[in-house]
Amino acid sequence: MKRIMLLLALLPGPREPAQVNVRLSEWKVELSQQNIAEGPVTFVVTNSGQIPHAIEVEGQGIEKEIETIQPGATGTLTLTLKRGRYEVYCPVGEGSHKKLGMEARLTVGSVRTSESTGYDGSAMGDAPAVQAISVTGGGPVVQILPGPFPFPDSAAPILQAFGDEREGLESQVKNGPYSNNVGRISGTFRFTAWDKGATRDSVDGIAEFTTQDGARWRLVLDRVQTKDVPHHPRFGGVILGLFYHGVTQVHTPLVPTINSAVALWAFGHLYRKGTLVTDNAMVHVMLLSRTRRDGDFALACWDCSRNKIEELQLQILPGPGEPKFDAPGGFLFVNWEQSSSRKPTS
Ligand SMILES: [Cu+2]
Repeated sequence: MKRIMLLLALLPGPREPAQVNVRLSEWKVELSQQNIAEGPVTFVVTNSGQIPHAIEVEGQGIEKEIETIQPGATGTLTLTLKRGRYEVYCPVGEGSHKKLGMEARLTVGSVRTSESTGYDGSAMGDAPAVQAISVTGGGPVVQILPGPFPFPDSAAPILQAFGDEREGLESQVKNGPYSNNVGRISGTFRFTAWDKGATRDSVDGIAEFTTQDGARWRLVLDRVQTKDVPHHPRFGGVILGLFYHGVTQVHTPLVPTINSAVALWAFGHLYRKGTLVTDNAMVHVMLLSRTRRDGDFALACWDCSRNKIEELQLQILPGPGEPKFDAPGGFLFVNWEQSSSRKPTS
């Protein structure tokens, strides 16, 4: 009897699907195996992160996604995969989760090197070329002062997902740096940023501006922050072309939903009236969809992602453990409303 069972098991027939366990978190897709046999496969997907995620399996003409999985929940997706290379990524946030690192590679069957150029014939396995952008601040310059966030009802449901960060963000809803309390100032800002991947990103630039109290500030960008940004694990470096904020659940929802040409996190040397304030200023720079209207520069939209990308935002905070700046709210937040960018020539 035992021998018959064994023989039956060896006969070709419909196979039990192979199982690949997938763990999702901010901002990673981890697969239990990177190489599986051709045929049916079930992806058992667990969201171990703080915000909703999903997976999409793409390659060899297949493009299938699972329904969005809430934090702590599990979902499954069964597919029949033929030999070849596939990409498994999070499709949430119009590509922003993928861009932040939520992608993994899966190989089905044995794939010869000559076939390994990538998915659907593209060269996705290759190291990405260095991308760079030069940005020049232009148009009206405004200093954003502490005040209430004008879209608290829109941000509230998204803040629920922010776990430990929620308390801090809720106090910023009441009196934070994302307000309609704005003053006209003057100044210049020019920088170049290089997206070289992982730990090699870099930035070079100088901002000079005179705030409403008459103080002249100078910021010299030193180096890119590539480690975790406090409260935003896995955020750092230079990212070209990111759709985030607002409804996306990526980064703070106290900035409306936007598209950015460049977003970066850096350290800088900050001077006030010619005197060094810190060598450790924490800097966040974005060239993004316009969020403020002409005239009073109030925030004009909760979803601004279709507006022209021309608002250059510079946010400067004291380094960890350092005192607040001598400025309203202890921070500096300056926008150049009609800015431009180009590819650097060298
Ligand atoms: Cu995701």
